[in-house]
Amino acid sequence: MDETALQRDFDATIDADDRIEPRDWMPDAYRQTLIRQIAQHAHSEIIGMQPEGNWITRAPSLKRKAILMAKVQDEAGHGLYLYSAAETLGVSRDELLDKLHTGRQRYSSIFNYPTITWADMGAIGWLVDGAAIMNQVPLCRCSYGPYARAMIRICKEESFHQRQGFELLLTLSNGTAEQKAMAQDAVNRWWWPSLMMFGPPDSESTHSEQSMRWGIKRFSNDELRQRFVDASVPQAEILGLTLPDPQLRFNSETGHYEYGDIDWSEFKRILAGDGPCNAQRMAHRVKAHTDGAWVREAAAAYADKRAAREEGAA
Ligand code: BYC
Repeated sequence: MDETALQRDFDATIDADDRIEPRDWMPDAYRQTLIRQIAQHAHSEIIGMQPEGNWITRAPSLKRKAILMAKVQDEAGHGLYLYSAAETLGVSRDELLDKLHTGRQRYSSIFNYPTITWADMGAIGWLVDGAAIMNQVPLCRCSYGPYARAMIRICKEESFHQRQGFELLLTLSNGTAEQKAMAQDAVNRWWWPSLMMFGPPDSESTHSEQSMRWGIKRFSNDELRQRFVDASVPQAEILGLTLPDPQLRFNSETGHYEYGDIDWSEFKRILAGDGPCNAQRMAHRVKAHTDGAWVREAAAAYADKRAAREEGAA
């Protein structure tokens, strides 16, 4: 088939809301957009292990430690599913990691903030994972099959993450005055960065329009941000905590909560590499990769040996 016919088939698949699979022809821009988004998502999962890993040795009880370890391990797993989904588009994991390590691909802005108290584990679970679920549930219907399928399991695990964060904050909020203050301080610090996770406002989102036409994104950045605010306000009330936005109010005409201005200059600074923890996160990631080189080499040598043995036996 010539390119026009291939493009027609691709467009028909998208219009019918069917899935594109790795064997199918796809426009190069569609492939590159998916590689960019899936890689950024995968990188976010593995960098996202760092702020929480910081608290594993200091969790206040055996139960909390076991829960946190399970959560951080889940995130490594999400990274693996996502790198595998990206590999179906013709890029290797090595290539993607190299782009992350040399600053040619991004990870989510949210992981450039420090986790300074135990309550941050609760705020990350409740707000950061809550924002992630809001953004990622629609990705289960993404037009690219391997990404959509990876997202189903990821979202199930993210729900557990979100609930554990909520429960952690609820426990602190019902604890001593100091514990409640610690929970409130964490929510104050994580609220605005969580709103930024959804990306720039629609008017400044370079990729949204095309990604929505291709069925990669199902809702715009602002739509998802609004849903998140609407879901979070009643949850904050149950927690007995406030959200740090004096302009937050329910608009009975629209049925939505209105919220104050987001400091987009902070978001831009973080994307430019100048957030509180950008340098630390990257240095740690590169060191972990370098320190792990012997494991990759050993695994490759073992695989070669096994292949040679099997060939000999055949
Ligand atoms: N941080 O045109 P736009 C998790 C960039 S993992 C950094 O709207 P798009 C978790 C964007 O890349 C959370 N950069 O872009 C893990 C673009 O720059 P480039 C990660 C951002 O792609 C462990 C430019 O801004 N989730 O939750 O249509 C523990 C213009 O933006 C951000 C995902 O990755 C940001 N927040 O929409 C706990 C989900 N926002 O690439 C939790 C999948 C925007 O042109 N990704 N940029 O240089 C998506 O849904 C979309 O990529 C986004 C952005 C909504 C994030």
